[in-house]
Amino acid sequence: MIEVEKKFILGKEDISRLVSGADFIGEKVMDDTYYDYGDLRMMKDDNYLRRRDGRYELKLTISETGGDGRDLDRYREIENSKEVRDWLGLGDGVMEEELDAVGIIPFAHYFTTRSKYRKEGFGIDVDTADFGFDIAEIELMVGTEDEVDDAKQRIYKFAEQNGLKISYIEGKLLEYMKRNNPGAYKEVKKAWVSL
Ligand code: V4E
Repeated sequence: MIEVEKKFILGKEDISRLVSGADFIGEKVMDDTYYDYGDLRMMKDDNYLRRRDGRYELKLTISETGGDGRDLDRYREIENSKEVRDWLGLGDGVMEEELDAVGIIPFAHYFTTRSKYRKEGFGIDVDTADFGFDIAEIELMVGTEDEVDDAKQRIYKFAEQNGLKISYIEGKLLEYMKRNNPGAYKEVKKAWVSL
């Protein structure tokens, strides 16, 4: 199955409208720390290393086109510890020490409360980040690549019917950086132009 998901910025009224009539599935708090080299070279290549609730995960670009052709909602996710270490070229020592030895350091940390719902066949995640930012992800599962475009259109239609605006969304990490480290944020955005 392929997960097709789109992000939407939320105001407080948007949340109540979106989840009205939805089935509540559950809620969890996620503790995310993002890591990179001091020059943010992984993020500049659209690759991400994070520790979520104590486990290290990679989110890697699957883009072949680069630049504006990138599909911002589709990444390869690696959660297997050995594969994470192999991709980073690390040994099998204590992870924090291995990272530190190659110059990979934490650069962003925040908690997110994620509430999961189902409505009319769509999966809805409502994320509330502790730095004051709400975002929704609407998801559909499809069986083949051929169904992806249609699923995106269905997500947009569902979002519109639920009063959400379709706009350019940067997500939690970029918003966090914009607020806490605007210089690094600008540098990353500049690097993406030439991807
Ligand atoms: C993929 C990505 C970033 C890493 C954070 O990913 P995100 O999906 O925002 O986190 P989250 O917590 O929702 O992860 P999940 O639980 O779904 O795994 S930071 C930026 N990107 C990609 C990206 C991009 N390349 N360009 C723009 C404009 N926005 C986002």
